[in-house]
This record gives sequence, C-alpha cells and structure tokens, in this order.
Amino acid sequence: MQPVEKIWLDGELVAWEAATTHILTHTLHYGLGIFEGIRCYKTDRGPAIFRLQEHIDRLYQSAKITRMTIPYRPEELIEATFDLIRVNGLDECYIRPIAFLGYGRMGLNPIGLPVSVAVAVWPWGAYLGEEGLTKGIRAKISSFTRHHTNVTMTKAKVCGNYANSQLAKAEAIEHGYDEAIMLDPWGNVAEGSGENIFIVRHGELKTPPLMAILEGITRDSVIELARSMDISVREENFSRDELYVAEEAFFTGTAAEVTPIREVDGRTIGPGKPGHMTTKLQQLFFDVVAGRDPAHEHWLTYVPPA
Ligand code: PPE
Repeated sequence: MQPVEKIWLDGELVAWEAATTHILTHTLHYGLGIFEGIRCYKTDRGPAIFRLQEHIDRLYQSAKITRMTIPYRPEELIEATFDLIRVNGLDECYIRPIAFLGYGRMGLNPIGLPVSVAVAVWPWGAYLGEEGLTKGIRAKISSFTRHHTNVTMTKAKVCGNYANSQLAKAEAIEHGYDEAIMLDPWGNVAEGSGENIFIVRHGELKTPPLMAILEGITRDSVIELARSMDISVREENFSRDELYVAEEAFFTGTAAEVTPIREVDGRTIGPGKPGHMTTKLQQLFFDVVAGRDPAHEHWLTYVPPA
C-alpha cells in the first residue's frame, strides 16, 4: 500500500508510522470492530467524497447493532476526514474509518471496554485491476456460505464478518479466479467477498434483496441510476444457474466501483465482455463520482478549504 503522512487516531492527527495499537487490543483477538470504506474522487472543483453522510450513518448503524458506543459525534469524524485529505494533499483516495475495542481486558465480554476510533486515507486504484474495470473479471462460486443474518449481523460492517470473506477470496484466487461469489444459507446468490452483485436477465436488472448481504451504498446508487435511465430493477433472489445464463453480470462496491463479471465457474457470461447495460451504468457512475452529472451532484461532498 501507498503510505501518506497522517492518520487520525482518537482525536489526533498522528504520523502514519505512529498509528499503532497494543497487541492485546480486544478487536485484534475477537473481531468485534466496525468499519467503513468510502471513496473521495478528483473533480474539477477539487476532491469530492461520494455519499459521505450515508457511509457515516452506516458506521453509526453498525455501532448500534453491535452495541458499541463511538465516543465522537458524526460531525467530528467528517471534520477529521476533511482534515486528513487536506493535510495529506490528496485529490483522490480511499477513506477507512474504524472503531474498535481497545486494551484493558481479555475474554469475550465486550461490555465496558474502551472504544478507539481511527480514520485513515490512502490512494487506492481499481480494486480488481484496471483491466477488470474495462474487460471484466472472472469469478468463482465459493464453497463457503455467506452468513445467516442470525449468525452474525450482515447489515453491520463488522471486522469479524470478513473472516468468511477472506476464506472465500483466498479460495477463489488459489483456483485462478479474481473474486468469489458467495451463496446465502438458502442457496441464493448473495454477494462477493466485498461487493454486491447484479445480473441482467431478460433485459431487466436483478440484485439480491437485503437479507444476508451488506446494504451497499454503491448498490443503492446503481439502483437509482438504473431507474433514472428507465431500466427496470428487481430486488429478487436468483440462483447460481440463473447467474450462469445471465446476459450480463457485475459487482458494485466502494472499492470495486462497478466491475463487470465476464465469467463464472468457467461459463462465459453473455458475450464474455462487459455488456451494454453494465457499460452504460459504469459510465454514468464514473460521471457522477467525477462531478459530471448535475442530477446527482447531491451525492458529492466537496472537501472544504481549511
Ligand atoms: N458487500 C460486502 C461484503 C462489502 O464488504 C462491501 C464493501 C459491499 C458489499 C459494497 O458496499 P458499498 O461499499 O457500500 O457499496 N466492501 C468494502 C471493503 C473492501 C475491502 O477490501 O476492504 C469497500 O468496498 O470499501
């Protein structure tokens, strides 16, 4: 990764190398931490953060679900993010807020432990490679099942939830694929290791409903963009074999943006290259985040001068 100068840690801007924590930090052992992933894009009017408020709101929702008290107000984390982007002199970056249980006691009981909060920013290019964005990626249905929502709370972006994602991701890569697609406990297609998934079937867009998946902000954006283009969107379960015969498929996520899927389990999706609808939505998405679409200007927060 590409280090920058400063990280915001518990209310202070500290040097990148100094943003460390004790080895007996509770979350390191047991995984009850919550985080966000946000992107800031370069625009003609300076750096702009995509759907900042929605991401911060989701962080506090994750806190509510996990009963963690974030010892800062949302506005303080927003200010911290602005400060960081300015002090590190970035025009685009990825933003990673995290709240975690600190040092003080071992054993599973999380109640009463101190909560630490950090925000880090760094340049992060195409998540699944530049070529993935333009030509599409190859995915594998994972042998690992996505969590049942009563196993772990899938609406919360909890650090520990990502052990499941990492098993799936490593398996996919070791089998020569770029990304994993996980099925939910009922056998429906759920999501990628760190992305939501869409298919085009009979000319309509389909994406799994919000049961066992993360309520993706890019997912929500793409649904709205598609409807603005008069594309019909169904939030409906579909099976693995329906994915195999889809006309198009793509992932959405803050890191992954809109990444076409050109192959699943050795089956070519559509013509084996990004389809018409995927390309149109990807283009519109990149216009929106770069501040080139007045209709969705309200999704951008321009980093104010100090
Ligand atoms: N599902 C999962 C499991 C997930 O982790 C993400 C984001 C999404 C869907 C898409 O959500 P949204 O970003 O709100 O559209 N994954 C984050 C972490 C990726 C990482 O490798 O770290 C992200 O994209 O920032």
